[in-house]
Amino acid sequence: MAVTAKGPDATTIDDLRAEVEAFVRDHAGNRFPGSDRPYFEAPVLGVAAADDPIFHLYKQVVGPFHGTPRELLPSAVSVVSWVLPIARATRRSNRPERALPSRPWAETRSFGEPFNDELRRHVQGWLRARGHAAVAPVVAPGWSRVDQGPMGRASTWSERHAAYACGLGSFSLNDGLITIRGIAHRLGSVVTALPLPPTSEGRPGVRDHCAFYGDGSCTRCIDRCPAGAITEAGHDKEKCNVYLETVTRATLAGPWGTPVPGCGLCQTKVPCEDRIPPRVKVPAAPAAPRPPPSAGR
Ligand code: B12
Ligand code: SF4
Ligand code: SF4
Repeated sequence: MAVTAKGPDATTIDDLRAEVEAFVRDHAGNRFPGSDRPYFEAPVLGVAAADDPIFHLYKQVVGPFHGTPRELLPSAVSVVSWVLPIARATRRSNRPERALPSRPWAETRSFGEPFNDELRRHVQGWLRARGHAAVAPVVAPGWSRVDQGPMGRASTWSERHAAYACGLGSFSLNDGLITIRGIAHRLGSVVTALPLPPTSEGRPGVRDHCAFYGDGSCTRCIDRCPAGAITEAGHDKEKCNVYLETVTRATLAGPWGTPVPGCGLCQTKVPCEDRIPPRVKVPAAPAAPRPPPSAGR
């Protein structure tokens, strides 16, 4: 228990959850420009122990540059991760799209992520104010993208891997993390010295929530991808990145004023969009030519 100016601090996971929920619900940054519509719906929180051995495994499955909680904060005890589900109206707007993201999706990627950064800083500051050391890795000095890791594009702190450690979801054919609120979301996390009860017990297997790996019944995201970046061999990050840079950004950034429009077609109009998909045969999409399986990731 940390000791603050007011005496022993007994911050609980319920206090933290209430704070994150209130910030997401009330903060003006979580609103489309000139509107009261939010980018993100109510968050889902999870916790992992900072000394969970999985963080050392990430030196292999992400790369040796991926930080452990204790490398980021020597006094770390817990890792807190949150899922920010993308608003239903935004997801629905992206469903009819075939090549480019809808404008609400592009605005959520461009302006919702800066709000997520504010949430990272807010949680970090809120914990520190209660006497608990805290670091939000993605907004801390030293965080960077890594373009050529052993698994291709990566970073020095992967939000999906933090969320996986907390038991919040499992990876998918297209790399996205499928949570109880589905795959259309954004993630954030904070490493802290505050002891919190882990939610990682019974965490799913690495790809348990994806129906492709369950019984092969779903390949819907393959057909959704306008770049041919998803095949039964997985997600080709380079094809995806080239599409994001040379097609969606090049086409939409100027006209819409959305500097990073993203794409996310593989995260909408798919059975895992807003839930863990049922293991049922998904009706086949109209036959479309598929690119050959890609050897590289
Ligand atoms: C680099 C990056 C990209 C790159 C590469 C993506 C990638 N697959 O890593 C590119 C530019 C292609 C990209 C694209 C997009 N991105 Co991006 N991106 C990132 C970034 C900055 C770093 C990701 C990272 O470090 N990855 C590490 C690598 C190693 O992860 P990986 O290859 O997916 O991991 C595999 C292995 O680890 C493997 N594995 C093998 N063995 C084992 C064993 C164990 C135990 C485990 C756990 C795993 C494992 O399984 C994983 C899945 O196959 C994060 C932000 C962040 N700091 O995390 C956002 C992030 C991943 N992006 C995000 C999003 C939403 C997108 C886009 C939809 C764009 C958009 N908004 O419209 C697309 C979707 C592409 C896709 N289908 O994944 C979200 C993902 C949320 C989600 N739903 O999962 C993130 C987390 C941003 C955020 N704050 O929420 N992105
Ligand atoms: S659309 Fe189907 S195959 Fe693709 S990630 Fe979702 S469940 Fe897996
Ligand atoms: S974000 Fe777009 S280009 Fe990248 S894998 Fe998903 S559907 Fe394909």
